[in-house]
Amino acid sequence: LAIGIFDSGMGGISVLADIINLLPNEKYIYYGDSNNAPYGIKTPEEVKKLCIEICDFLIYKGVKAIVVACNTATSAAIKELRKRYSIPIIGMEPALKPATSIQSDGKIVVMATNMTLKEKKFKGLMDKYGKARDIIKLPCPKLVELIEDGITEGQEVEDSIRQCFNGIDINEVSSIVLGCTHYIFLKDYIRKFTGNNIKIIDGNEGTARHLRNVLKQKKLLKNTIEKEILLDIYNSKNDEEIINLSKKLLTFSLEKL
Ligand code: DGN
Repeated sequence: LAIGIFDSGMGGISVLADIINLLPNEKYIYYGDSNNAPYGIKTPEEVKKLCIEICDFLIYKGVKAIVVACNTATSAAIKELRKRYSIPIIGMEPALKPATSIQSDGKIVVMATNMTLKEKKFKGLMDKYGKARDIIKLPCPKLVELIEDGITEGQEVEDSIRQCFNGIDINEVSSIVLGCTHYIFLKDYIRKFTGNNIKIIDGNEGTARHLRNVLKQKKLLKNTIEKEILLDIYNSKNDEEIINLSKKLLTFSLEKL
């Protein structure tokens, strides 16, 4: 059986890359819901419904675990999904825990969708880890649009990042949490904007490790060796262009690891 991974569109491909890097012999099914992207502006109920449809599809295709490679979908739907399905469901959350464990007086910027920043899950994280720190919530919908259009470099990326940070004094910031899987493709550009003194933290590697631990514990890890990546990509847009873009973004992410 494969590992199912999904996102509102292309963002989860960055998570897929980290997972393939850690577990190269597994079989994968990726589902991008580009037809319904972005999730960040929908209601949690709408997102929940979409997530259930996707998980039904992945289970029909044959998966032993599902990674919700989207912070927004996790915030809106993970509880419901875990109630509904008996296979392991792995979610994502903005990496506030590691960000606050770094000793500093500086501010922490959490880049994520509006929904992620508003939902209960993030409030819980704030209560647990964020109390003693100055946290700036920063939704950047434009960056999601860029990635969905396959734009990962160039002047437009630089300008959009600068606009996102408009009004924030970057000298007061000590770390940035990338709490949306789309933003991870732009990490190098965000670093170029902030300079090297600011830590940029994302949850991808942690999610991959968590997945491996869960599979290991449930004795679901595959132990045969594969010569190539076993991956099927599906997308609700259902055209060749979007599948090619997914592959291009996967190569882009794998080359950076
Ligand atoms: N990639 C998604 C996330 O991690 O929250 C959200 C993108 C979107 O649909 N706006």
